[in-house]
Amino acid sequence: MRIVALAGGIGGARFLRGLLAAVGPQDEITVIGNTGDDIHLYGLKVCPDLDTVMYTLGGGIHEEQGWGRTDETWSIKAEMKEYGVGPEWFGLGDRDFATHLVRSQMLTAGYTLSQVTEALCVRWKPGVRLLPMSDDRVETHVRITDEQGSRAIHFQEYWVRLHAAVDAEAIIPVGADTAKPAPGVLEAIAAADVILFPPSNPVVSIGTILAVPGIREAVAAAPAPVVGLSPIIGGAPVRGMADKVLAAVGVEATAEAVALNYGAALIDGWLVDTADEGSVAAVEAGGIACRAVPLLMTDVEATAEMARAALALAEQVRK
Ligand code: FO1
Repeated sequence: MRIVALAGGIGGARFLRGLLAAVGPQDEITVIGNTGDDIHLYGLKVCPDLDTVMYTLGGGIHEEQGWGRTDETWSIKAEMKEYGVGPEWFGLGDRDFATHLVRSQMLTAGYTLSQVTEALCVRWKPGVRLLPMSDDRVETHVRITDEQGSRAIHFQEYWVRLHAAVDAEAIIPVGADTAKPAPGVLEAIAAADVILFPPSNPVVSIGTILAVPGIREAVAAAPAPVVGLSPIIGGAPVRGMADKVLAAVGVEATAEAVALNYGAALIDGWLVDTADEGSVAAVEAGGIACRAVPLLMTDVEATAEMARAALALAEQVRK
């Protein structure tokens, strides 16, 4: 079976680990990763979501944190601080720096982000084909109003420095309108047997991938069933601050509202947590098949069970 998954960072990566445990060696998984969270620091290109998927599936992730490398050290950050060079609020560890150095060196030499990602995966062997959504630069910005007035800031500044504590007035995927899907993205979607939306952030992760012209259209037109898993349980994000960015696009932070916002034109099936069983009927009234199953990714086996439920629902809604 050919499975395509659109993925953001921590939630997407953890779901993919469960998916890998649920499928067999004959199944091929292509992951289309969000690159809207990418940030340029110290002349280096940092791709948090691609790296989180790569490290998580490759066994190099800092498990408790969910991002960055295991057994990390922080000498470079400390040295930068001595020079008075920030940003102090963004934690790039020494081992992680090596990834950004290799990536940036290859990009400077003329390789595309897809080629660089493939090269990095030679080391990490994530067990999936990891594609960036685009080789073109896309950077999510968030419009806020604070004591400095109304301005747009980089998504990482909003997420990491401000902890999404200020209202997001708008989410702007800068560059998305002219970006092209990376090589292989549209082909993988068209050839998929199943398309999955992991419980990633529907606005700044899945939403940004879908904002690349051609990707939303390809998913909607794909012959494969499209099944998503709710990142919202009981009216709150399982992790992260998805509610803040949902508010910016006028969508309530409920499992039901997120499903209906994707809409029946895009997704065929939706899994909600058993805590949200009451929303099944409303999602189905919107033309989306819906089931309530446990959606807490407490360990790999519990996550594999979620993946099995998503694949089972895909079979039920297969056109
Ligand atoms: N998240 C944090 O909360 N604090 C950090 O300092 C931080 C640094 C960081 C460095 C590299 C990387 O790949 C990810 C990093 N993250 C950090 C995670 C990241 O900000 C977000 O969780 C994602 O972009 C959202 O998917």
